[in-house]
This record gives sequence, C-alpha cells and structure tokens, in this order.
Amino acid sequence: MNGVIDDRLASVFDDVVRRNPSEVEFHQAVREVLETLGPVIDRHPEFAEHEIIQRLCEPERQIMFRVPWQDDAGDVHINRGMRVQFNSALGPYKGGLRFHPSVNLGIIKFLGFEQIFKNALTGMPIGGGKGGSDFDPKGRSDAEIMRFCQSFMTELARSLGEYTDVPAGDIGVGGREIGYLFGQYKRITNRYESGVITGKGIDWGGALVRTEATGYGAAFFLQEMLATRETSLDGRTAVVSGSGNVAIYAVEKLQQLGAVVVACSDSSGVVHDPAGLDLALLKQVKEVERARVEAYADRRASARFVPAGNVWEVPCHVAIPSATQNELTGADAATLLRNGCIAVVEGANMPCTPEAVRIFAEATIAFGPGKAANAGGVATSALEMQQNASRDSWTFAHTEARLEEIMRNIHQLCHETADAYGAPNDLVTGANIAGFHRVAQAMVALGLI
Ligand code: NDP
Ligand code: 2IT
Repeated sequence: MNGVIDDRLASVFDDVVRRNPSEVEFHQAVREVLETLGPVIDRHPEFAEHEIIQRLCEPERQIMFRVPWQDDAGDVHINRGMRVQFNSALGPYKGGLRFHPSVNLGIIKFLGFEQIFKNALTGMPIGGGKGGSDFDPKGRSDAEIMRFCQSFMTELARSLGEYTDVPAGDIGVGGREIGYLFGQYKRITNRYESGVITGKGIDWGGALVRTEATGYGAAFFLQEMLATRETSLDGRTAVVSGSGNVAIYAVEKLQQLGAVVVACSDSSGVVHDPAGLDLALLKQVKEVERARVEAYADRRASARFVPAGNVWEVPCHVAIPSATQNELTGADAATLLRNGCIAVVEGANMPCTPEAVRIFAEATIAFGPGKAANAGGVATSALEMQQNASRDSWTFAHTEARLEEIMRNIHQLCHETADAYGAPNDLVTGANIAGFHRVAQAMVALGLI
C-alpha cells in the first residue's frame, strides 16, 4: 500500500472513473484495491491476460426499481431500490441491504465491490453483491416499515434465490426488516426457501450468533492483531463509533475480552462513559426502544452526552469505527495517535478515509481493514445458509467457535500474504491480494463469462 496505482492498472482505474461518473465511494474502493495489486500481476501474468481486474470492476448485473409505499396517514412515497450483483465466481451473490437516505448507486457499488473480496477471504462459497434503498426508516412505525419492505421485496424477489442471490442486513436493516422481507418473498414464491436470505429469526430458519457475528468477529480480529504484537485487550480502553448492530456486539465482545469501552455514538452525538458502557442499558435504549443514544446518558450517572460530538476525540488504546463510510478522517487519525491509540479495526465498511489509513500505516500501528475485520458477519451468514441447507441448527457455543476460527484464519491469511508480498504487517495489502487471488483463480477457471 503506497498510494500509487501500478502503471499497468492506471487505465483500468481511469475507465472506472469515466464509466461511473460521480460515484466517488465506488472510485475510492476500487482505487484502494488497485493500489495493492501491481505485485500480483507480476507473479500472475495470466490474471492480466484474462482481463480479470477489468472484469471485476464491472458488476455482472445491476437492478434498479421503484418502491412505492403508503405511510400511516395514507400519503404515497416513492423510493428507489437497487441490487448490484457484482461477482458470482465463488458462489451466489451475497451481501446486505442498506436502508438509509444517503443510499445511491455509487455507495451500493462500493459496498458490493468490497464484498467480493471480503467474501473470498472467508473461504466460503459466496460471491459478492449489495443492495438497498434511499428509504429513511427513522421515525417510521412498524406498519410503515412492513409496507416498505413488502413493496421492496415484491420487485426484488424475481432476482433472488438460494442459488442466485442471498441478501442480509446492513445499515437500517435488522431482524425486523429481514422478517418482513422473507415473509413477502415466501408469499410471492410460495416456497419456504430459508436459504434465500440470512439474519432470520431463530424460530424461522435463523442461526445463533448471526446477530452478534460482525461485532464479535471484529473484536476477535483485533485480538489476533494485538497477539502478533505480543499484547492483548486486557485492561485496554476502547472507543466504538455507532451504536447499531455492529457497534453493540463489538462492545459486548471487547468487554468479554477485558477491555473497557468508554464511548459510542450515533448520528446525533457521542456518549462518553468513563466508567465503561453499561451494555444492558445500551441494548435497552437502541435495540428495544429504538431511541437516540442521548437516552443512555440520561439514565446513567457516569455518562455524558456530547451533541454532534466527535467520538475520536475520546482517548483510547483501541478504536473500532462501526458506523459508516469515511467517518474517520485524517485529522481524526492524528488525534487518535496523539492520544496513544495502538490499534484501529474497521467494524464498518470503509470507515477510515484513505488519508486516515495512510497516517495509521506511517505510524505503524495495527490497522485491520473492514473487508477482513468485519467479515465475521457474512461468514456467519454462510454458516446460516449451511444450516438451512442441512435443515440443522447449531448451538451458540459451536457457532461462536466456528466464527472465532474463521476470524483467526482470515487474520493469518492476510498477515501471511502481506509477508509473502514484501509488505509485513500491512493487512490492507494482505487482505486485498488474498481476496483477489481467490476470486481471480476462480474466474480464470470458469472461462470468459
Ligand atoms: P445499524 O443500522 O445497526 O447501525 C448503524 C449505526 O451507525 C447507527 O448508530 C447509526 O446512527 C450510525 N450511522 C449510520 N450512518 C451514519 C451516518 N451517515 N452518520 C453518522 N452515523 C451513522 O447498521 P450496522 O451496525 O449493521 O452497520 C454499521 C456498519 O457496519 C456499516 O458500515 C455496515 O456496512 C457495516 N457492516 C455491517 C454488517 C452487519 O452484519 N450488519 C457486516 C459488515 C459490515 P443513526 O441511528 O443515528 O443513523
Ligand atoms: O457488509 C457486510 O458484510 C454485511 N452487511 C453482511 C452481509 C451478509 O450477507 O451477511
């Protein structure tokens, strides 16, 4: 990772920018991968001959559709739905659905592109895809969420299937939404096709640990990164951004591994709780009441709410950005370093800007890129598919042990690949090359499709 795209790949990047104008997040994600792939082309000229990188940058299929729905007052709303089926060399398209007003095609493409490499790193038979809508779930009733999900799935259902494309959750899509989406799919197709979506409820085809998996996985990955530096999480001060699915279960596992998590956030501001977050209260506020994070501070004497605050100003040893893309800037990276941060692991997808990543690399602190560190969620989705296919359900302990093993393997693969390509400790390079290598080999084997 040196911030430069190899001469042979520069035209690929120029083409991506030209053919996908104004999709800045997609450009950013492609650029970061291309910057690391030059040495792979040196060792594997066959990947260049087969134009693998050009093919990887063009989604196999992009679906866009209108999502009309009615609110509780009877007013009609029109949203845009989309699914980018990016690459199916390794298995059916797999990746989450995001419901957030900021969603546009460029964001879904960046997420789908990253998902290809992430899914490859898990070693499981899943291709890459992503979807979503610019629907804003905030403040909507259960009935409105249900009608939106039903309308969304009415259109998307024709493009899904357990062997075709298998969505899951992401920002704004959790267990409640997956239920409404699966219910509508079942109704339209007249099939109880459990393997068509993951993140299902435990009583209707879901898998234990899927809810916890992304946050737990990121904490396991962090544990591995620290172990290679002969240290641990024990007694460490941690800061997590966001307070959604990934953040909450990152906090839970960090606490179990001995860290003290002193801050989290949402888009309204930051909670600083030097005594350590009360996880039961945080879950009550965010999961049960679906309230703003301020409500946590209102009920906890040791906590303070900072409206519109910057969570990265809270001093910590380890940071897990778990909210959204580009939430941690170069200036934030400098602040973290000044305050003694020794490790940053991306729970979210692309939360650190390129400048922030560069600053961490120059400081040689431990940095875990999202496509490796947050792969525990999709890996456990693949375990859910496996349980669905065999009509089985595993215990929490067994599934968590599988997750921990998968995260350890991903870390090791990234670490060894970085070493093998002369970039020791550079897990960005290790993750990109290892993920790319697996997909590229499959693409060569499957021919020009
Ligand atoms: P949730 O919707 O459960 O939580 C998202 C959290 O991030 C909320 O606290 C939200 O605050 C905050 N947030 C979202 N967007 C913004 C924004 N534009 N500005 C400020 N804060 C924001 O989502 P998840 O926890 O599922 O996802 C978080 C991240 O992790 C995303 O990047 C996602 O792609 C990634 N990820 C998720 C996986 C999963 O299994 N769910 C797997 C791998 C990665 P507010 O409520 O105020 O909007
Ligand atoms: O970004 C991600 O990996 C996810 N949102 C989870 C995808 C999945 O299919 O479980």
